[in-house]
This record gives sequence, C-alpha cells and structure tokens, in this order.
Amino acid sequence: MAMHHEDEVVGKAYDHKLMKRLLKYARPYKWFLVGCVLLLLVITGLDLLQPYLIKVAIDNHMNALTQPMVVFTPGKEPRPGISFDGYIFVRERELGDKYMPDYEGSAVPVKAEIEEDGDTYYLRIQSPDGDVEIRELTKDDLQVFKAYDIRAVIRLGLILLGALTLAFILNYIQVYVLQYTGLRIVSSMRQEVFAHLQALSLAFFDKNPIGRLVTRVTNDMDALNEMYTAALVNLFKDVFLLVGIIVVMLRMNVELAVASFAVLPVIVVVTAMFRTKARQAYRAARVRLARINAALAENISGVRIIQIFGREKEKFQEFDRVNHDYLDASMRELKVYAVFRPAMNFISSFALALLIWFGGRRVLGGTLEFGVLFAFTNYLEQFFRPINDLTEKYNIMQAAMASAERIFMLLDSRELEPEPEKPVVFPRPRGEIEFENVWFAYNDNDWVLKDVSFRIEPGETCAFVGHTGAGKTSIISLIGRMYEISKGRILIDGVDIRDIPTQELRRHIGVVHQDVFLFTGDIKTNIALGDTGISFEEVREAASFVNADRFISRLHGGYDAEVRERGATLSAGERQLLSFARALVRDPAILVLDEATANIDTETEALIQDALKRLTRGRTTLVVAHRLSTIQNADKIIVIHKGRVREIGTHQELLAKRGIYYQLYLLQYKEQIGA
Ligand code: TTP
Ligand code: MG
Repeated sequence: MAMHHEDEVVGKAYDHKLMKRLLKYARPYKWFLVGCVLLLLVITGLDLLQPYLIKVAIDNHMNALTQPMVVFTPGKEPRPGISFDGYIFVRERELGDKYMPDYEGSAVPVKAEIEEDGDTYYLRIQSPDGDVEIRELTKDDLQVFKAYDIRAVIRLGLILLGALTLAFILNYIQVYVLQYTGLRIVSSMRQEVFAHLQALSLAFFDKNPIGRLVTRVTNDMDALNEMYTAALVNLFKDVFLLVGIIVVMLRMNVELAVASFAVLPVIVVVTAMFRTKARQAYRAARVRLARINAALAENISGVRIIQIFGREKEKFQEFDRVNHDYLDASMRELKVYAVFRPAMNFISSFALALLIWFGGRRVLGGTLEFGVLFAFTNYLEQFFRPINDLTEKYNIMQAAMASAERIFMLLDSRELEPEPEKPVVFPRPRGEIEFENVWFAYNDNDWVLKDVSFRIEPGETCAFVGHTGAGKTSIISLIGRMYEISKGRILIDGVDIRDIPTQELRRHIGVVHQDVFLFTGDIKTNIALGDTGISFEEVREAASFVNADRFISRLHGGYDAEVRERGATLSAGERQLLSFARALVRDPAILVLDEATANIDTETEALIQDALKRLTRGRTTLVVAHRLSTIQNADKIIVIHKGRVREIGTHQELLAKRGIYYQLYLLQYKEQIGA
C-alpha cells in the first residue's frame, strides 16, 4: 500500500487500463451513452447540412439568373422548373448529369439562357440545328424567372430553420441524458467509495489524512463527472464533425479542400508542443494545490491552538509561502494556455485567409462558384472549433485520469484481511477473552505489543494500567479487530476473532472512549446511533440507568435536543454519560472503557462511578485507567510496560509484589497526600 504520494499522481491524459475500469461503471448506462452518441451523429449531420443549404441557395438561386437552361414542353419536364411562354425552363445544374446528353422530353428549341446587357435582359433560345432566337424580356417576364428563385430561397430558408430547430431539440435531449448519466455513474461510484471507506481498518485512516479522503469523494468525483459528460461522449462528436467536414469539403472541391488543410501539419506540431508543456505545468500546479489543501485543513482544525499560542503570524507566513508557490505554478500553467489558444486562433485565421486568397481568385476567374467558397469558410470555422476545445478536453481528461487513479487506489486498498471464508456462527458470547502471544505493530516491525498473553474470564472486570504509550489503548482496539495483529491469536469464547465476521464481533463489544464523538443530530439518535432496532423506551432506560437522564431533561428539547459541532455544547462529563448510554443500550457482552473516568468534576464523577458499577454488572469489562483509585475493586489488574505484560493480579496481590504496580501506586498516593 503506497498512498503517500498519491496527491502527486498525475498520469497521462489517457490511460487504457484506467479507462477500461471507468467504463465498467458506465456499463449500466450503456444504452443511454449509445443513444447520446447516435444523437450526436444526427446533430453533427445537421451541423454539416447548414453551410451546404446556404451554398445551394447562393449558387443555385441567388447567382443563377444567367445560368444555362433546358426547355421542355409542359408535362415532359423531369423536375419542376419555370413556366414561361408556354414552355417549362429548367436549369441545367438542377437537372443533374443524367438528362444532359439526350435532352429527353425537351421541346424542339432545347437550350436557353438569359443574357444581361446593361439594364436590359435578353432570353436567348438555341435549337439543335443552330437557330438562335433572342427576345428582350420585359420587367414582368424577368419577374417570372426571379420569383422561381425567391420561392426556392424561401424553401431553403425554411429547411434551414427546420434543421436548426431539430438540432436544438436533439441537443437538449442529448445534453440532458448525458448529464443525467454522468451524475448517476458518479453517484454510484461515490457510494461505493463511501462504503469502502467505512469498511477500511483504522490503520488506513492513520495513514490518510481526512482532508485528502474528503477530496476523493468530492473533487475527484467531480473530475470524473466532467469526463463522462464533457469529454468522453463529446469526443465522438468532435471526431464525427472533423471527419464529416473533411469528407464534405473533399466532395465539394478537392483543390480547395487541400488548400484549407494546408495548416494541419502546423496544428499537429503546435498541439504536440502544448501537450508536453501543459502536462508539466498541470503536474506542478496539482502538487502545490494539494499542499494548500493540507495546510488549510490543518490550520482550520488547529485554529484553537494557533490562536491561544498566538501563532497567527507564523502560520500566515507559512501559508503565504505555499500559496505563492501555487500562484506561481498556476501562472506557469496559465502561460501555456495563454499562448496556445491565441496561437490556434491565429492558425485558424491564417487558414481562412489562405482559403479566401486561394478561392477568391478562382471565384473572380469564374472557375469557382461563390457559394462553394462561402460554404468552405463556414466549414473551416466549424473545423477549428473542436480543435480549439481540445485544450479544454485535454485538461478534463488529464484531471479525470489522475482522479480515477487516486480513487481506484483508494478502492483497492485492503488494510483488513478479507472476511472469513467459513464464518462461524457467533451468538452472544459469554465474554471470555484470551490473548495468545500477540505481537502487534502499527508500522512494520515497530512492535507496540510484544508477546502479550492473558486471559479474562466471563463477567470479570479487568483493568489495564501502565505508563503512557505502554500499549493499553492498542490492546483494547485489537479486541474489536480494528487492526490486524502480526503474530499470535485473540480468542473470544475460544473462537479466533478472525473467524468471526467483523460486524458480528463488534456487535457484542461496547466501547467508551474518553474522547466521545457525537454526531450531528439529536440526543436520542446519538444514543441509538440510528439503529432502528432500538426503541425510544430503551434509549430512555439506558440513559436513566447511567444517570444521564438528569442532564438530558435539563436540555432544551430533552431527548430531541440538537447536538451541534460534535457536542461542543455539552460538557466532557455529559458527553461521557451519553457514551455510557450509547454502550449500554446495545447490551454488549463485552464492555471496554478507555480512560473513561478522567477529568470530571466530583459530582459527575460520583454519577459516573455509580453508572460504571451498574454497567459492569453481568458482563466482561475491560477498563483502562490512569487513576488507580478507580480500579481497586477490579477482579484482575494487568500491568503493561513497554508493550509487554509485566504483572497480573488483584490490587492486593500486586501491592504485595512490590513491582511496577506498587511503584505506580506509591507515586499516585504521594500525589494525593501532597494535594
Ligand atoms: P497506546 O496503545 O495508545 O498507549 P497507551 O494507551 O498505553 O497510552 P496512554 O496511557 O497515553 O493512552 O500506544 C502505544 C504505542 O503505539 C505508542 O508508542 C504510540 C503508538 N501508536 C501508534 O503508532 N498509532 C496509533 O494509532 C496508536 C493508538 C498508538
Ligand atoms: Mg491510551
């Protein structure tokens, strides 16, 4: 498990393995995504259609008055044309190639053309045998021809409007479905991460700061959402569009298409340069941002200490440094983008200029129709849009890949041994606890417990004493299997705890820490901890049993009183009593009290002592206490020294031994006399 440098994980913008795994989460929404891709295909088609329609309007109708026509007798025309003087005039270009060779169905004088001479227009009709008939067209005559084109332009305009409307509607559906899918995918991933976090052993949380884990579930998930919605599927659209534009351009005019794409090699080179620079800059900024987050989290949670020790200025300067570092890195990143975007703009403008120079000359020379040039400028603009967006998508993909890597790292972390394959049925234990040569370390071979063995009989009260850091808390966490031991066995009722499903095991163990953690919510939920199997009556009973009901009834709202900010509104003693109720309401077979009786006023102390006496009745109880006065009645006292069990016995036995316990006792006794 190496998660130490995970904030510095900045991978590639595309990683096949990661992508495969990411797509697995998208599988339930496969059809939504496929639908989106299909919609994008249609939308792209509609996007491509628009310049083409305009080209047709320009070349076939706006600039078409003087184009060659073929004359048909009415009823023989292969497609609608202009009805004039008892004939139907159809433009050659609208007929297409297949009618050209034989002029099938045409009247005797077959070819016609309108000629312009100053303000006067002539209709020139030429029969196959070479006879030419020229007649002047009156204004009304001319209007007949023009009306045909006006109608056609209106029709094309309507088609364009239809295409735009359809594209709008399809875009709406596509964006909606895609965003919905992205949110669903990420929401289910977030759920998985949360469930995984909950199941991780404490050892994991010792190594991973909370701030970092919160980032996983929020920021990193957002990055993935953006990838699913903004980058992944839209990449298809970009590819469709680019390929579509290239195909359409080539079909319209090969020469012009080649001229338009002359800048492509430059784009490739510039983009490649950008990618390298952007990755370096992103990595640098990312690492520094992680430092800012860490500094922020620590300074906010430690603000009490900072203020009371007056360290504001130093901490400010410390943060200022980190902050500046990040600013510098961000500026470097900014510069990369600040150069790339305008550069791409310049290239696209240059390509446009090239096109106009190249195509404009041909239009003036009569070898290129204006509508084609117009469509080309349009397509070229569309062509550069996805290329310009590439930077953004690149950014998104890069962030997403890094986030995915971190999330998967988290999901892959296994601090606990897997659940037993053949779990034993574990009913309520009698409460016999046995440690058999247990060796334990938080880190590798840095032994905290060395060869610890002891045995506690059902119903006994057993106290652990020893110097600070001796390993008392560690022993207690091992019973609930919060950590895995390295060697030896821990048995409850003779069953190795590794053979018991952790949930079953922990259900029978009630723990009271000195540092009581309260959740946001009311008093009764803090006792029942959301366990629906526990009735309000039971909560009240438990609370009154441990003498907690007295202060609860004084609270505004009683059991419904809100607990805010982890119980900052309650005193330490009150929180202690609450945690007793919390442990008792589950009626655990084994009760663990870690320094539960320190730092409490005499009145509450008396209440707590009274509560303790009742709590311990009928169950195995393990108590860690620094003040030996509180454990003199324990059935068994185990003295831990530097991770080893040094003495076991009752208070009297241990005093008689004159060993470590005796020393401790004397020390505290002297203190008391002195006080
Ligand atoms: P503890 O078991 O916490 O010692 P203790 O409970 O006997 O001490 P105290 O009376 O002060 O409560 O710690 C034993 C050693 O293990 C100590 O050197 C610190 C180390 N340790 C860790 O490395 N990680 C942990 O999460 C804990 C709890 C302790
Ligand atoms: Mg401790």
